[in-house]
Amino acid sequence: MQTETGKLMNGAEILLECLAREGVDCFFGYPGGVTLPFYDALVDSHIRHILVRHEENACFAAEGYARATGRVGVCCATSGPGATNLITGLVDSMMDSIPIVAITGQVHSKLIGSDAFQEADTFGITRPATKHNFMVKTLQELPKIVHEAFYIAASGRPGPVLVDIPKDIFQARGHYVPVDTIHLPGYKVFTEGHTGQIRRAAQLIWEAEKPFVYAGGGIVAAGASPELTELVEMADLPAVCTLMALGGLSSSHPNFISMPGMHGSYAANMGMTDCDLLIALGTRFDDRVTGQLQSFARHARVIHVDIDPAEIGKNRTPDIPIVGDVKRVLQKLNKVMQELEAEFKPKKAEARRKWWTQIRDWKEERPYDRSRAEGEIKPQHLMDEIDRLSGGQAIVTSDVGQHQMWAAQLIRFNEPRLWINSGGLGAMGFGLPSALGAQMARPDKLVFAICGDGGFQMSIPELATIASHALPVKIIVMNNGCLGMIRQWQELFYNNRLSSCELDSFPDAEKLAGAYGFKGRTIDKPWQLAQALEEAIKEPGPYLLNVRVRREENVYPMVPAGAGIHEMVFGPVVPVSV
Ligand SMILES: Cc1ncc(C[n+]2csc(CCOP(=O)(O)OP(=O)(O)O)c2C)c(N)n1
Repeated sequence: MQTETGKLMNGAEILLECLAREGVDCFFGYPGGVTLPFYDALVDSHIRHILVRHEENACFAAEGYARATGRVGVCCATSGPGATNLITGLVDSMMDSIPIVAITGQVHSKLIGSDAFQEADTFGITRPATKHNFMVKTLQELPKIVHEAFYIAASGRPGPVLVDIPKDIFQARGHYVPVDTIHLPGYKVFTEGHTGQIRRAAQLIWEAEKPFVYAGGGIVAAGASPELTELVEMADLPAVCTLMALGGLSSSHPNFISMPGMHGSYAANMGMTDCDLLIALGTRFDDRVTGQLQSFARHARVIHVDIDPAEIGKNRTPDIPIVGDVKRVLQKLNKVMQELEAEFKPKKAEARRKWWTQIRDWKEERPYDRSRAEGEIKPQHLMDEIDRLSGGQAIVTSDVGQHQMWAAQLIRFNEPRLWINSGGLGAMGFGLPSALGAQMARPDKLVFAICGDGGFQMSIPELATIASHALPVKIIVMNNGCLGMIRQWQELFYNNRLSSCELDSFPDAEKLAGAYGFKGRTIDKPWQLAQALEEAIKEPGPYLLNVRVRREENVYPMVPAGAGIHEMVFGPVVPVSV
């Protein structure tokens, strides 16, 4: 039964009550005319509001919070430009399945449709950018909508949900009506997986001679790392984790191969190409992973587990489709695997031994490049040092570009939720604000924000937010003096005709950080690196370390766009035929 709680409140206070009941302890936003009643109510709330310096970063910070914890991240913006500034973050969380609730203010209900000051059709604009969106029309429906928004954001395949609230709803007075049950007839989540299909999958896994696990971000989202680890160990399976899944299986686990795809390792891509059974778990066969689809895992049968039925068969038709929560499905699969173990395991032992020998050979043949240089800092050297100091334990956020790929290749993540980056959308400017959100959520953790000199310059305003909360984020700029990934593509695929990729001006890091009241430094010599990073970590507050690296360095291996993932190149023009 629904009962009204005693106190008469306005809509803004009711919204805060909803947020408190959803366990929100902090959220990220920027005020404006129509959200002023909400910001007024905030004065008396225990929920922390983090004032970012741009709404896009409110959503990125909420994503950092959500990605680091698995909880719903919350952001808030005013109508018109505030709401439209959120769009990139919404699409980013949509592409990477991150649970976000975005609250936007809207002009007074009476003015909607009149081109009022700061009116935008937020509901219409954000429809394709969100998992779901709501426009609140009455105060009575506000609590129900807000609780439904949290439910939809976090359940099934997570994603962003936007709640647009006109100013008069914030101001109207009424009671908070508790919402005991969520009833959404049109929204069904299938979690359990089909028992018969799970049994067939278990049998196929034992019968395969060259099985290969392809783990995606769903493993992290579902909290399925223990189950994945159990599966991999029980059947001694080689496993790759996509860019979204790094840490889903510990990078230090002996069965972990690496990341696959465009900048994945030789062993990962050859394993995918040559396997006879691909076990795809919580993953969406993204083009950056599969390369040319016709040649992807061309000899393999495919088991595909995903909570989103729309992903099954989207890019590759599986032999065994299983719709369900990958954690629940793996729990059941592991059980059946155990039942079949004694009968099946010995049968393929010899074939499996050969498969592992092949994979180890690929690993040894072409490991990731970790070379160092005498006079210059190589990007790989920088990532190696961060890896050493993290020991697989630090939270590392990254921006988008070459540095992101080197970080993903070379830094270990021994747990899920340590590696935070914009995978699907590839949004530059993500690294710094997401680090801010992650550090807010996990004050106990060492947090590195690894940025390119391009992406960093997109997010400089958030240095103010970091400073004002004394967040001890270690901001590491991998400064190659250019838009490195653009330069790499222009060099390799446009005859080295460099066009608008130079970044010939960069602020003095010491002065820039100093202007915000914290420490910064620039280094450019290999012998300075270890000590400079250690000094940054020792500093109790934020630190900006600008690391000038070798400009000409390219990320390899690389699968040229449109090629099969076995057609990796390892240098400027020498394609390796395999
Ligand atoms: C918002 C946005 N604009 C443009 C791009 C296209 N883009 C991808 S990587 C890249 C270069 C990034 O340069 P930098 O931040 O210096 O990182 P680096 O590649 O040098 O490591 C660009 C422009 C993008 N991903 N996001």
